[in-house]
Amino acid sequence: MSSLLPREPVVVAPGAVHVPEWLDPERQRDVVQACREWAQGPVPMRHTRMPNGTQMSVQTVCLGWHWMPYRYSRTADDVGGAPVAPFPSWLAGLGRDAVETAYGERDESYEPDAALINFYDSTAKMGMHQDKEEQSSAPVVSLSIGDSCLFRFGNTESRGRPWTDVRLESGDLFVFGGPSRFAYHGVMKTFSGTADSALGLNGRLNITLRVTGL
Ligand code: MD3
Ligand code: FE
Repeated sequence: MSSLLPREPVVVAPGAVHVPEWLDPERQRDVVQACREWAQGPVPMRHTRMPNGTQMSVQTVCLGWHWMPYRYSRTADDVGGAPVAPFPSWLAGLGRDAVETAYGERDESYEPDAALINFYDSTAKMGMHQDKEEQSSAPVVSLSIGDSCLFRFGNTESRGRPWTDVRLESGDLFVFGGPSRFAYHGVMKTFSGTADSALGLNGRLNITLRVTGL
């Protein structure tokens, strides 16, 4: 299907670039395996508890820095307090490759130091939000693996319109930099059962790489 009708890179907004099928199936399997290991600890993957007592439907584990509402810490203070697993250098290299693909220019100084690994089961979603705990305006790199989803990319002013809806599929890369770095965004739904069965993944994984500036 995708070979008959290749999906090309799309600049969704200034600084926001969607690169379909960036990770080949073998790399996707390797990343899924890494995520399975990261999910085991030292900090377990879990539903983040929000200040109002509700839990996010997405399950998350972090590398480098632990994100909690609304700050980063080197220890998982809301999940038992263990030190966060280190950010692997190969993942930073993948981030530099991603930014180079999206913007067409290599930046050896791009050094992501936090990764959030989000797992979506068939019912999980993520409401419209901004990522602004980072003290840096460096780009965020997002990798999608497994089930497809409906991703909503909004504006920097409010949760409301205008927005652009994009279907993200397994292997897709999205880079958010420049004027798009602090835009509202969310995941409206996932399309259950759309993952390649060879991945052995019953849901969707999203890996975001960030520069915390901390
Ligand atoms: C645009 N994750 O972890 S990835 C998140 O698919 C998050 O799990 C979603 O939003 C997911 O915070 C969306 C796309 C994404 C991630 C970070 C961004 C878009 C972004 C930061 C700034 C602007
Ligand atoms: Fe986000």
